[in-house]
Amino acid sequence: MKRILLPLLVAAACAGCERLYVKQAELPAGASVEERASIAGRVVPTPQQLAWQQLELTAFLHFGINTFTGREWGDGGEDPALFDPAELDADQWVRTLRDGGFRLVILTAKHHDGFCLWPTATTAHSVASSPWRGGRGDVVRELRDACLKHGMRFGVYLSPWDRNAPCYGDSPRYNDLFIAQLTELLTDYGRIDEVWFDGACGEGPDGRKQEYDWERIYATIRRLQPEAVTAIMGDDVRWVGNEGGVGRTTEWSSAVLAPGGSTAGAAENRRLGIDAMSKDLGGRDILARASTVYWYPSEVDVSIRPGWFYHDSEDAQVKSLKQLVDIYFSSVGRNSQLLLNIPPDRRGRIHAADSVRLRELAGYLDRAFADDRAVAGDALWRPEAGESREYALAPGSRINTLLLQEEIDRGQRVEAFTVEALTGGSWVEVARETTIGYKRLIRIPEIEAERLRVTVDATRLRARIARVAAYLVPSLSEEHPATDDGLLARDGWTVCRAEPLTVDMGEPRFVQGLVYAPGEASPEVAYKYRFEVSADGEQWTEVIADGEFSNMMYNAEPRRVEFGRELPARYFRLTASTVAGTPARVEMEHIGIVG
Ligand code: FUL
Repeated sequence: MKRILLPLLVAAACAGCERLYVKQAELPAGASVEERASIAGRVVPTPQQLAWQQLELTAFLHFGINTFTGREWGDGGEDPALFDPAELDADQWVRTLRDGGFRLVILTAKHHDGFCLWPTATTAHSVASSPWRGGRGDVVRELRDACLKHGMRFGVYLSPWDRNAPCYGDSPRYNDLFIAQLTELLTDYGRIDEVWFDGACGEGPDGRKQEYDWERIYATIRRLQPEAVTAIMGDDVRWVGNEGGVGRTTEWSSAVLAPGGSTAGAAENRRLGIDAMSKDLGGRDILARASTVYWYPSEVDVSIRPGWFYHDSEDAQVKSLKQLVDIYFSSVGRNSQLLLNIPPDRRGRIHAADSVRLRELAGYLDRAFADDRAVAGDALWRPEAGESREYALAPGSRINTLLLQEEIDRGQRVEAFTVEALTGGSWVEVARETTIGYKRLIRIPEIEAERLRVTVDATRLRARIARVAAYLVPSLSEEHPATDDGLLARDGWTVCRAEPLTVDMGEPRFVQGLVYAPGEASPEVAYKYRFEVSADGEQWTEVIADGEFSNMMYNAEPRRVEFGRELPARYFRLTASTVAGTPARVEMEHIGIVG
């Protein structure tokens, strides 16, 4: 009996079985869009990708030589003697982050300036050449130990771009050096959960272009830390495409963007005309033209301050609780992970302005999501397109936030959905959206309701809704951080020349600094610049000869540059070039002058 039944049972179970594709699937050339969508809906995360997604929040620590120079991108020529965080306390970092709700932290072990926070054997440009702990310190180890003590997971950021290494641009030699650095980090510090490779990359000495050996890099990670996820230039986690904290409202984790740096992948991305910043990375239009679909979920990286590194001039510009909560909704609430940067200060501690805000955020999120009003919202629901399900709300519920989740270990499927609320005896539409994915949060106008009705309007194939929830989250009033402190009013200013931007401020003033605020990040914004002032518009005094608005092309937060002295001036001139070296057009409205 047993012998006959078992095969029958297996066959019955498999009648509803779906073929799943872990991490990647090919889209056959002749397949219809419907077939392609069905395949895309059955691409699933690896166990590591799933665990990473479930973390929801990760902390980023930008710390290094820039902390001591006030720069965002060091040029590699910095003296290691500058690095001396006399009160460095990695335990305080980890306690602060743990209390802020984080369970994974990533440290910039080496940023673009090449200064290594561990005593590497590969270069003298490291903590070993600094006065900190008499040259015997190791930031990576101290953080690692604090993580072990507090049960925090640990990841490393290792910048491929290295503005210090003399061999950068001599591709085989630099690749050897990079692999040696990676090997040290992945061998000497126990378990590493995430390896983060930045996409920012410039030329080496004499304009030589570095070709990274991504295959060798990935093979090294797979060999030494097979459990780690690799991010950004890695192939497990995708950069959302901006540094402003905003995910797409339609965000597909099963996307057609080829990950990593492989030549074939890059060629396919070019053929499709897409990059990490493209609007559509997984909809039917792009699936119709693609040959492969990947599980490549989005990560939103953003700093709690304007810059990635600590600058004391930004202590009053720590994002407000409202800004951070908005970021949470537009990242975690849009099927992304939030990677929030909290840069330790020059003492080597997380500044009180940031730690207080993190505690506020954790407290707010705990309160906001403590009281789910939906009854039995976590019973798995498997709708076809067009099907609806009603969810009762606890009696007397007022709600202003909806939460939906798909069971992503069976793929991301929902393409469109609607939510209605039963209020005062009639149904009112409160949300009409597209994707759900791991988690979708939707703010709706506050309403008293008895029931919710969710309709899956379109789906790649039979969907799997793991959870529907509803909350009344506390509202937060608008707060504006101070970014324009002490700026001169622009009344009476005139543009004498558009390129380079030359402005007559109308009368003699004393100037102490400048602010550049281009509004939107793009490759066209100013990167390298010269700033001059003049009393008469003819004789010019150079104030900044070789300035750099580092990273402005990705993060358009206003940059404030203090001159450290007062200069008499009626005119100023800003000569700027883009990251590609072409002249940058800067508008007068983008410049503020500190008076
Ligand atoms: C960018 C870098 O250039 C920034 O300095 C920062 O590290 C950010 C996370 O990534 O691409």
